[in-house]
Amino acid sequence: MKKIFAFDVDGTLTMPRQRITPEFEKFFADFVNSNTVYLVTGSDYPKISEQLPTGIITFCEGVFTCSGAELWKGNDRIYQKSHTFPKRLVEASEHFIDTSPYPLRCGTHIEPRPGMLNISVVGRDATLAQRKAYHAWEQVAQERLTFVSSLLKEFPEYEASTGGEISIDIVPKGWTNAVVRTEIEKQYPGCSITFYGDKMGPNGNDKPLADELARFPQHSAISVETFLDTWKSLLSLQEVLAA
Ligand code: M1P
Repeated sequence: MKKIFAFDVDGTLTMPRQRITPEFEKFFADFVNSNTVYLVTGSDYPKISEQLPTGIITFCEGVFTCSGAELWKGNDRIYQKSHTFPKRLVEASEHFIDTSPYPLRCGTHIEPRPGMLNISVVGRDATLAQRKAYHAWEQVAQERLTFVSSLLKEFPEYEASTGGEISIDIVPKGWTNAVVRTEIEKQYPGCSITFYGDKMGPNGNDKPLADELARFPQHSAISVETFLDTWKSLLSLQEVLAA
C-alpha cells in the first residue's frame, strides 16, 4: 500500500508564521526527497513560500492551501475554488473587529483568500511580538470562540475555525481541508495517508481532515504540539522502517 504523508505547516513544521529552522529544514528536505509528501495549510501560497524553501515546496507532491480551496504543484496551480461572502457576514466580522476590547489594531483585519475569509482583531500586519501579545490575551479572553459560535448561529451555511494564533478562518460549509483525502486518493487510489497537525482539537483547522481520515482504518492523524514533536515522530518512524 502506497504510504502518503501530509503535513500542516504553522505549528507542525514551523513555529506559527515563522521560517522552518535550519536544522529541521535539513532533516525535512531529506524526508520529502525520499517520501511522497503533501502540505495542507489554511494559509495562502505566498505565506508558505516565506516559511519553507523552494527546494522543499517543489519536491512535495502537492501543496493544498487556503484549507484545500487551492492545490499547487511546484509553481503551478492545479485548481482553485472561489466564493463571494455575503455582505452581512463581512459586516458582522467588521463589527467584531471594531468592538473587540483588545486595544491594538495593526492593519489587514479582513483578508479574502480563495474560498475563505481570514479575520483578525490585531491584524495580519502585527509583528511577532504583537502577535504573541494578542495570542496570550486571547487565550484568556477567548473572544474568537465567542464570535465563532455567534457567527455560526447567524450563518449556519458557513464553518469557522480558530486555526492559528490571532485569526479566524471562515469557509462555506463543507469547504474544509477534509477534501484533501479524496484529492490525494484520486492521485493514489488505495493509498494510506498519515497526517500531522497541531490543531486537531475543537475548532482547530486540522480537525476536519483528522476527522475525515479517522473514518478509514488505513489512514491516520498524528497530533503534535510543535515541529519538535513532528521531528521526533518522523525519526522514530525511520528507526522502525530501518529495523
Ligand atoms: O495555518 C494555520 C493558520 O495560520 C494563520 O493563522 P494565524 O495568523 O491566526 O496564526 C492563518 O494563515 C490562518 O488562516 C491559518 O489557518
